[in-house]
Amino acid sequence: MSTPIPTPPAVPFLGHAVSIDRELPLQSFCLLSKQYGEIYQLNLVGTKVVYISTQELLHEVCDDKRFRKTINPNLAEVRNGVADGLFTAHIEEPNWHIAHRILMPAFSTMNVRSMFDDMVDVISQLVLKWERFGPGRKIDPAQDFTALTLEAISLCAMSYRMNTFYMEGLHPFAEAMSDFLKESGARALRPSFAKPFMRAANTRYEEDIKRLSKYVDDILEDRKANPTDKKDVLNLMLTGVDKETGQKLSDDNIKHNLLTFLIAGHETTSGMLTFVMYYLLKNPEAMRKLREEVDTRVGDRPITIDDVHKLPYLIAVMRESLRLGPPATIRTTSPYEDTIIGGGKYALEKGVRVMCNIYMVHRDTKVWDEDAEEFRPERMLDGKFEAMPPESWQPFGFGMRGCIGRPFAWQEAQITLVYLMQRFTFVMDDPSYNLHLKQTLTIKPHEFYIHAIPRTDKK
Ligand code: MNH
Repeated sequence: MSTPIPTPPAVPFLGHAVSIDRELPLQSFCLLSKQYGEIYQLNLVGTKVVYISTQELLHEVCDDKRFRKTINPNLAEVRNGVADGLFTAHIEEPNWHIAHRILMPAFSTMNVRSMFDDMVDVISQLVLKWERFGPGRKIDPAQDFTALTLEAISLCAMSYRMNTFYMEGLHPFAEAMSDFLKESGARALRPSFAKPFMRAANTRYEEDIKRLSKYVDDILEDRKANPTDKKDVLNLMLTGVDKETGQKLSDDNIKHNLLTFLIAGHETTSGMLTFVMYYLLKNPEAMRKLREEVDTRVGDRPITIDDVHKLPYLIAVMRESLRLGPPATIRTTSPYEDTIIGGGKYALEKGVRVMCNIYMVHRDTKVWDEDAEEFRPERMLDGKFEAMPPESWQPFGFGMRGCIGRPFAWQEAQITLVYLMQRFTFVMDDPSYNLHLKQTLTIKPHEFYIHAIPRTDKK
């Protein structure tokens, strides 16, 4: 006998969508799981949606044979801009399979190593900027890390310099992208009868999409007019042939994937770096240990690709920051057939939307102990991380729809953090700042400012 899945009282006709926080939906979902427990169910714009928030339940729905990623309404709106790009493609779409097979080798750990120099090029631009600012300047790390990650994915994947660091404020492309993602989220929560009345928002949305597409159109046209033999991701997309079907990627699909990499490749990684900065500044002992590791193992010399594998504390800091601040907080999956989870307790109908609240799973006290809310990189060291129950830590998604950019993001963050540790000490602009979140498609610290003080204790 299965138990009914708990559900909060709903507003008649409108269901639960109206009670979800518009600015920070995650907060509503977390409050509900604190109130209702490991699983609850909402009615969102006429659709039943199940939310799960523990490692045990997550582990069950991470079975590629019983469950698959579904394109939730938010991602369905993002498709207005990137269609069948890897991130938003339905698993039934042949283009996902072709692009997946062609692109996996391009983002492999091996191939990402060859992007080392381009990454260092971009990171040096950030370092130079912060050195020139000096200690007095209030820095918005989320914004500068966004410049960094956008510039890195664009240079490494398509050998294209956006020159983000030579502009005031955000790059217009980044701005259009952020507005597009935010509005996609808002549209997903809007009942369909309200949509036609949003004229101004709709017009702006369409303009943002046009601007984004124009950008990748230009990059592709430019490459076709000026071919190179550099083996970057763009060339791989233009020349790659799928072994299984003998097909190449269409121009449209290439554009959608370029845009996908620019979107998926920058918000998440900049969020991650910002969380690392926040947690290090809140935990001076962890900051001290990390600095010591970098000073003893790398010192003043330029970092090499081999250094990044010799910094266990750095990896622990990155893992722990992604645990408490997973930029992609919620993942959607769905059972192929009627099924039961929770040791025979909860019945799920075929096709029902199951939202995995990764932010909550990462705070599951059953696996992460009573101090789960605390930042403690030590819990990720000495084989402890590897010994955790499966799916205790899942910032990069799961299975065949897991993140293709993981080795890229990992290497980029490692090099960035080593560079920053070598050259600066950091303080918070407001020492009493406590984390609050900003949410678009991803989350990151909101209104968090720092100062970067060039180190004088070395050389
Ligand atoms: Mn990434 C999928 C998180 C960096 C490109 N990424 C995912 C998913 C998560 C995720 C979670 C699975 C989403 C889902 O199931 O709906 N990604 C991250 C995080 C970082 C990150 C936390 C950095 C930190 N991602 C990157 C980078 C790229 C990238 C860098 C650029 C290449 N991610 C993707 C793509 C997918 C994806 C593409 C979709 C893969 C697929 O479904 O085939």
